[in-house]
Amino acid sequence: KTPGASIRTGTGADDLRQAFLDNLVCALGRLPSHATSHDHYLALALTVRDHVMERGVKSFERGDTQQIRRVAYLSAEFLPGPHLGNHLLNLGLTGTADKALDGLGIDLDQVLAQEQEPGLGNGGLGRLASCYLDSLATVGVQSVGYGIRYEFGIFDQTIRDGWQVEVTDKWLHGGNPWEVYRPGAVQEVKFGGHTEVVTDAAGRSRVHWVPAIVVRGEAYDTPISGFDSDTCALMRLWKSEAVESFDFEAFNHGDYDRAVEQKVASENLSKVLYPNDELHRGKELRLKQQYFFTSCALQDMLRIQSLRGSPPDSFHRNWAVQLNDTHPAIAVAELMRLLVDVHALEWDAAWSVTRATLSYTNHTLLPEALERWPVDMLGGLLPRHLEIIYEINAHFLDEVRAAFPGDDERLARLSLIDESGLRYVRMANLACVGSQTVNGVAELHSELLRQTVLVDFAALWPDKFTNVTNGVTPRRFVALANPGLGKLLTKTAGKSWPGDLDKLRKIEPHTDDPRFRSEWREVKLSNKRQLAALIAERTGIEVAPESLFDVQVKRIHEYKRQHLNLLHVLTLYLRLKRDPKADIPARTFIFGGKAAPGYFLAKRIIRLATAASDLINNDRDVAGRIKVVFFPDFNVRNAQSIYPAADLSEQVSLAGMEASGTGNMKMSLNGALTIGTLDGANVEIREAVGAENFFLFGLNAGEVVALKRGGYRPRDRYDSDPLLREVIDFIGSGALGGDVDLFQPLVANLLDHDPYLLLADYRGYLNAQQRVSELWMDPEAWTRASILNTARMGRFSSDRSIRDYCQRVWNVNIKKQKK
Ligand code: 26V
Repeated sequence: KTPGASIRTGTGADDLRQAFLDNLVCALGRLPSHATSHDHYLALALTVRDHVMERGVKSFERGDTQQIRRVAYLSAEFLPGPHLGNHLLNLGLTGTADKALDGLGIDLDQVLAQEQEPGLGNGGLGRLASCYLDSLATVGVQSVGYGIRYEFGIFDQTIRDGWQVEVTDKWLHGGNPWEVYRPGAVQEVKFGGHTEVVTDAAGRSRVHWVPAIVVRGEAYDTPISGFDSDTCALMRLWKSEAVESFDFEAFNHGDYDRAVEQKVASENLSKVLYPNDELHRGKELRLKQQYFFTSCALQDMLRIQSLRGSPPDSFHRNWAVQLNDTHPAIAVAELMRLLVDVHALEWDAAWSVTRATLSYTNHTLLPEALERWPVDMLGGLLPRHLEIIYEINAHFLDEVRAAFPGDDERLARLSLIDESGLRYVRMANLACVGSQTVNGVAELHSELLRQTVLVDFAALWPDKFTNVTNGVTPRRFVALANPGLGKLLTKTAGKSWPGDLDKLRKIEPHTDDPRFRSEWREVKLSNKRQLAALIAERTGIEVAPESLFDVQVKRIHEYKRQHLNLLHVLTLYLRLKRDPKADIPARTFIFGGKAAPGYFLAKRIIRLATAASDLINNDRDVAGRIKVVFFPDFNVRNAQSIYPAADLSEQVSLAGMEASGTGNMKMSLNGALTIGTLDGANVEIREAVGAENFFLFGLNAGEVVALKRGGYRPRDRYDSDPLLREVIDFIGSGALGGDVDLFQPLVANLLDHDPYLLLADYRGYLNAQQRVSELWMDPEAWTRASILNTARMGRFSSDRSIRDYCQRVWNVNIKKQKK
């Protein structure tokens, strides 16, 4: 035990209570008699942080003395969710904390509810980064997650008159007890200006970058604990500040505006997260953000390794750097700049180091989502990097010419510069060229990457490509979110499952035990009751916990096809109106998700969901049969209440569009059955849980391509299918939401374009939903399938993903081997 650490990090309830009270008084300056729930939260967070910090310090010390290769996960987004409950779980302190607070008459749940979650990401990509930090710590790999400390994260969503209204996220307003400011880790980042060739002391020609602006990067560290592990991950986020707070000359001349201009511009860099899933193309501030955090991260890594006494040409032995999508892809040029210009390595040596260090994960096939920056913009902001990119490109294209002589078209496709019109730097190409390994996030996605967007790179370097299927942490998304299920799993499969998810297989033999089944149903029903209460609180809608909870929660996007789900909802509604006695089991349709503020159709889809909700929930003819809920502000905290209550998981994206999906894993793991297409990780989930426990429908990726190539005409489907015609006409009729024009843009889009083939998949989807209803009416058979979903989802733990990365990509050792 660390000397002097006994009170602050003692693990008994009395120690914890004393440390809590000390923090309340000494750190927060609050009298226990006057403290609010929020004060209690801050005091408990500081107490728990001590425990995490102690482990973190020790594990980093170990990493340095043993010169262990660390993983740096570079990501513009992280979505950790509330920390406190998760740390308590990982440290095994939940019961102790409960007892400690109980002794003071304080309710732990009320304390946990005070935390503001850091919404520093949009959705799947950011949440994946956080699951990976959790797993890196859990399996015992030394790691740092580098990103941006946005002052304003993803907006909070409210619903007004059925429309999404965005509210600024003020996650830092109540104070953030988890982060520690690191004055010693400050970095400077340059922008603009020009380059010069200078001769250094050794008589060598070197390029010197003379910037127009310099910005300070300040490091804020948030420790991330692992489950039952003495390793900690670190999330190091960078905040931008002005190098000097004032332009004193301007200040002294009374020009106050100009005096603070620079300061404001510098601070603006890390102000706000772009709510992407929408085009941020050409937004210079976004490129500045990307370079800012990437440069801070790489400089920080060089600093840390020099503290180990390791020279710059050993960078790749100290660090494995993962690029989470192309957002940090400028790292390829920045690492070259640091090695060549700052640390005086020869070009070829630096290039070997760079390529041995970096790896790139692609997260989308959507062509409009592939990042490219206008050459002029990049050159204006990062003049030296543009030179470096040109030089990398020259070497690279020589290599291509040698492999494919005379193939100019291939050369144009592979080039780092798109010259087909206005000139762009292609960030995915830059990432591919500069990386050791390139991977997709599910088997199908990785396959399609090799066949489509990166086909020329795959032909050139087939061995560079691999797959690592995404995973999710069972700690947050089962043990923490679904304690009822957790208890049952522990009772049946032993207590090691959260750290060894394949153990869930052990519940399979109990599938046919009627007692086990009824306990299983009881857990689900209890979760549904809790969600029903939350729905009533947030929306005023009363839903029946016994009804089938049919859930689609994720960002709103046309390719994810929430509107296909709504076509089914409205088809059922019309059927019940026509045939009130129809044998349809009671269902509650639950939607949730944010739309990018500028995404017109996504916002209309939300409006369609709320209009359906208003109409259906208030129509006495269908009372007790179907209900529709749009759950506002889907975020990590709300997700933790929703996933455990899902009976049916809607994963209905058009095949070939969803890279992986991770909500699909979270729901299946919590015992939901999936209705889905052969897209992303759905394919692997279906293989794992068994085709008979999954409701498959729709075109596959190959059929989608063929149909589009053959000239798809959505209006023909409308003309030939009376049910489809009826439901589309209904949406366009003004019966929903009152206004005839309200949904015209959606209807016109479907009839004239239907880019995501809803009308082609409509019938298949209805049929699959019919099979859902039939199985639901046989509770024993449904429960059986539900149990098997959970039992067979072990391979979708993010621990498995991280082990795959360690083996296939990073070449680092895992401390904790599987027992
Ligand atoms: C970006 C954009 C920008 C332009 C408009 C359309 C659009 C659509 C999607 C995106 C997001 C791209 C990156 C991303 O978040 N991908 C998600 O990554 C998850 C983690 O790997 C994965 O589970 C999701 O399937 C994938 O969409």
